[in-house]
Amino acid sequence: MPIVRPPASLRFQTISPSAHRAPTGNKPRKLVGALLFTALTALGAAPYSALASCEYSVSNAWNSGFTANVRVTNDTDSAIDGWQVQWQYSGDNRVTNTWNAEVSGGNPYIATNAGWNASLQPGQTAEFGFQGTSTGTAEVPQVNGALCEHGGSSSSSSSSSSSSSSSSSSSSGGSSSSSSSSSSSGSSSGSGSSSGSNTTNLYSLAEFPIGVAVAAGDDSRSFLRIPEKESTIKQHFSQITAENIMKMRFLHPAENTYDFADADQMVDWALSNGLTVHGHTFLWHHEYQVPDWMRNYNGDFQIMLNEHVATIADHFAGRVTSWDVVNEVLDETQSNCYRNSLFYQRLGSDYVNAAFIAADAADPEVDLYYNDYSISGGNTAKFNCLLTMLDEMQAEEVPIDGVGLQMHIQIDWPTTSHLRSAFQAIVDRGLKVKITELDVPVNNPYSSAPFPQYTQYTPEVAALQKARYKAIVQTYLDVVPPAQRGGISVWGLWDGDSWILDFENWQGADDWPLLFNGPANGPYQEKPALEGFAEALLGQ
Ligand code: 9MR
Repeated sequence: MPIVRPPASLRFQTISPSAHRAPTGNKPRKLVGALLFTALTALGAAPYSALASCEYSVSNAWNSGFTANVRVTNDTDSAIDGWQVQWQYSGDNRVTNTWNAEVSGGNPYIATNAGWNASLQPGQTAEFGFQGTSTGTAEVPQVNGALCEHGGSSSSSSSSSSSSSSSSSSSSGGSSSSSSSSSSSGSSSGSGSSSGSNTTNLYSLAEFPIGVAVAAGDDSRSFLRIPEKESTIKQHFSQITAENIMKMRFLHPAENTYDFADADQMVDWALSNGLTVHGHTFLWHHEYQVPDWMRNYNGDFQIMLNEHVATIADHFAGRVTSWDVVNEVLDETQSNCYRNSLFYQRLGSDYVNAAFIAADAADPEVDLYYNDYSISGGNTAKFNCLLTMLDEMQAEEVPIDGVGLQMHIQIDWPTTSHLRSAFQAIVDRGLKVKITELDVPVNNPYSSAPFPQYTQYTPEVAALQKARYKAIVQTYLDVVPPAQRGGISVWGLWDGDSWILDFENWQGADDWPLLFNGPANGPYQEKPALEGFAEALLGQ
């Protein structure tokens, strides 16, 4: 049964005739800009044949409320610059919070474009959403407006709220389907592996960043080479992390050479599409990542590292929201907890603090994280190493903002109670908690049970994984106060992209760790895991 309270994550915007903005944490979805009806005028529009299809869909409904969205698609051959639509409920449905449009009125409601989604190229869609109250029925009214009016007929239909994730819709206006810059996901039918309901925009259910790691640059899996990947990322996520192309070897391939071209392309894409970027990572000991020239460097190693960090932080200042400053420094098997890396061998543990200080000096606004795996509570020794390091950093006033917990975790380990205490210990230190690389493989190579435990992705396995994703997100919401939520990012979009499939511990076994199924070039199907994630965000 859905919980009967408004989703806390959507309480960001109470409706009033004025200010409406995107969820906090989805920073650049700026709502500035004027309403222009130039295209309408130019085209000599209303009450004429429809110029846009205007579709209202209920994305979720529970006993006392609903979330819904409206899609306005330009069905003409010309660009539309500015749009406005309205709708009215015949029953007691009322809008309370909105995002991605300026909404005014109190039934009827009038929505006008935000600054950044005013312009619609032919075939392009703008989508805005809202949360509302109801007593039992989430209505599906017809959406009207000069652009979408279609002879004035306006019959309404209703959808029952008995389902927690209904997806009824009505449309008016021009032809119903068009290619879209924010198109809805592919069908979720078939194979027992899909959720059976589509979650319209995962990111819009949270006030904090919902991120995904992406292959970019010249990687054949790059989201910029696969249109379905690009549109699914835009649809569901408010932040991206480069899975590889912002690591040391990519950005700083030779001593006096920085190569920002691929990363700039990715960051520019994110910012122009309203997503933020989490940077990964200035320093990582990994053998693939330390450039050869650095390994052999004979000058002042600390000065060189400072310059490396500062140059990259400075380059992306104002465009990257947060950084994993150093990655995987801790090793609980060492007596002093520090990994015996190249950096440690050259500088002792001082390089960690130095990296934070250099990054902060270059970009005082950006959030700076320490990032690692096995620090979500199951490995007590490593977690204690983390706490000791954090306490020392804070005692020395090192400018650290938060802890990035990678969370490449197992379906059954660490326990929810481990997660709870790990999050709490970080929260208690006044630091932000960011889940930076979440994935939940269904097989566990560290289990006493024979591996692999599952050779097929059955509905039972999917349900287990859904419950695990849901519990992780619920625990995060329960323990981490809003001001300390750095966000939750998954490490890859769809199962076939996951690093786990190449991880030697999996010995070539198949697995399904992420939120979407393939095929490789899409359309990507939402898994029950995504539904669990969304339900937790909605407080269900
Ligand atoms: O997923 C990444 C994979 O494509 C790379 O080959 C690998 C080495 O660079 O790094 C993987 O990402 C890692 C991340 O950068 C740090 N935490 C562990 C991730 C999975 O290994």
